[in-house]
Amino acid sequence: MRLDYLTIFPDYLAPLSLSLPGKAIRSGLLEVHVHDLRAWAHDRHRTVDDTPYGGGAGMVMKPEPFGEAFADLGIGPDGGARTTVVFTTPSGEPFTQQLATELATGERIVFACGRYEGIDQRVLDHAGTIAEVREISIGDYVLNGGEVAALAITEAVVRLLPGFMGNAASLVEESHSGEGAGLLEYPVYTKPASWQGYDVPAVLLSGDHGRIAAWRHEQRLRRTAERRPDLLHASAAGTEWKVVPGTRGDAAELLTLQRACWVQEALANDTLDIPALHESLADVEQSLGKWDHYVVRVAGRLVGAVRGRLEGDAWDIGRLMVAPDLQGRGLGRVLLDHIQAVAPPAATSYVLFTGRASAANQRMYKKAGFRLRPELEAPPGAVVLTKPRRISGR
Ligand code: JD8
Repeated sequence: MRLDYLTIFPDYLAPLSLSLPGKAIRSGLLEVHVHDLRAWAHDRHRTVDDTPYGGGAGMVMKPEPFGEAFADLGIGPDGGARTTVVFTTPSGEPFTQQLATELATGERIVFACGRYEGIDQRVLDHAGTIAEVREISIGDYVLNGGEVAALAITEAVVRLLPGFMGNAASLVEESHSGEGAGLLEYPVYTKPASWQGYDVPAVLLSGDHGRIAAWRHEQRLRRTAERRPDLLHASAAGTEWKVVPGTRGDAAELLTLQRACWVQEALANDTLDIPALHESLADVEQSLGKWDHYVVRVAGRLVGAVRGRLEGDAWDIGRLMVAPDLQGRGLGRVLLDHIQAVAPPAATSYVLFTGRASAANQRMYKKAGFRLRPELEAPPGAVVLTKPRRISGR
């Protein structure tokens, strides 16, 4: 991949020769060229900015130096390499891991790093006629220029280049991509096992990889719920599920979804003697006051829901339901993960029940770490499943 940078502060990009990019450059994976934009300003003061048309504070970067730079850098339809010109700007599309992955598939990126109040818009319009243009922001805060953003985007893209990361395995379970997409990282520890009175969580010293994996998944859920609840909607089958708290206003749709889902349960278990089938709107409205409800809507339609409440020190999970036409896409697991993640600290285990003959439900719960508890009392025709809650250090 070839990377070019147009900037009036070339030294700002010196870090490119350090750490990651440095190794890639030396291994030929990466070709990096930093250009001082003033090289394309030909007046005595090599001016690259001027006052804004329409007035206002500050200065705007002139179009001519960029136009000449693009030409000299061979950017254009006959420039050979599939080129993306990236303008880093606070008004750009949010930079994400998904966008990093997209950019990493390209052959060439040219970063136009602005300063002052920004770059004359005609530069972007012109660039759009000779290459793919992406206006990208690295976050909702204001920097003084585009160089820092160009560095951040470079690091996120270069580390995805094939053959670049020593152990590609570590890319697999990272936050925001691959298996770990949507969940924050779990806490990490190394030697010594005890430091200044702080002990490494015993589960990590157990050698029980199943328990360790479950603990780490639990930590990721807990951290994500605490720090980034917006991320707790996972993408499954390309569908973004956003889990939000249920309200009284959801009661009617909850009742409708409940009836639809428990008709399936009634058929699977060959009985109509299922409380959920006989509840009224008033019953559902009442339960909205007693349980913590969470729902998922797609295009305004309520398509999934789940509820939880504390029973002693057990988090009682119930009414997990997915619209029949959307089942099998992972929404059930998203709801199950969410309701576990939002359990209060007092909860030391999870409990739920489902139909004795509801094989698909039982399969999903077991995959999520729940275990059948035949010794526990269950409603008629149902089975109870429980799961211990693994909190750090316990
Ligand atoms: C490029 C000039 C400064 C911005 C007047 C302050 C990105 N996430 C981000 N925050 N800020 C930038 C960014 C800021 C830039 C330039 C990127 C070029 N400025 C301007 C508009 C208000 N000054 C950015 N990516």
